[in-house]
Amino acid sequence: MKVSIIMGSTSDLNVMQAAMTTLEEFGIEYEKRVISAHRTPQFFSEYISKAEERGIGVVIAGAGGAAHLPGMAAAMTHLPVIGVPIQTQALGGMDSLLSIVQMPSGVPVATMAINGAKNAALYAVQIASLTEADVKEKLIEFRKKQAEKVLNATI
Ligand code: RP5
Repeated sequence: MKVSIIMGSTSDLNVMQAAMTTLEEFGIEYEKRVISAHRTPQFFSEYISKAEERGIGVVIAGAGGAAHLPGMAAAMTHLPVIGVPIQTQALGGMDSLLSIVQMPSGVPVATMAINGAKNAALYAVQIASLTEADVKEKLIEFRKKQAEKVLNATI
């Protein structure tokens, strides 16, 4: 399964990089693009409506402020969309969070925490693990190591 990582601006890249790094750790193929529901609406519409044809299984969409990118993506594809609210200077990311999480009934976006790009990738990994045995193995190993780290922590 291939993942599409989209973000509203190059200014989102610092946060969204964590999604890319995490997918790479799990050996999951992805494509990435800056694409804006507001600034490039026509291109956005073409890109998202053809995502499934390109072999995309999950869309991870990061956006800040009037963060319509994940919601509009969910409206235009049947693929699962994971939204990452980007922290903003003016309102700390509460604007992004509320914009992404408050989808109308019938068009869900799996909304992560503010700047939760790593978890977005892990959620995509979990979706991939339903059908890909090698990804499932890596996920089990990841969780095991994560638990060991906590159990071995000395304070
Ligand atoms: C949103 O507006 C982007 O996702 C970004 O988080 C925010 C600010 O964009 P820039 O003005 O930095 O390009 O569309």
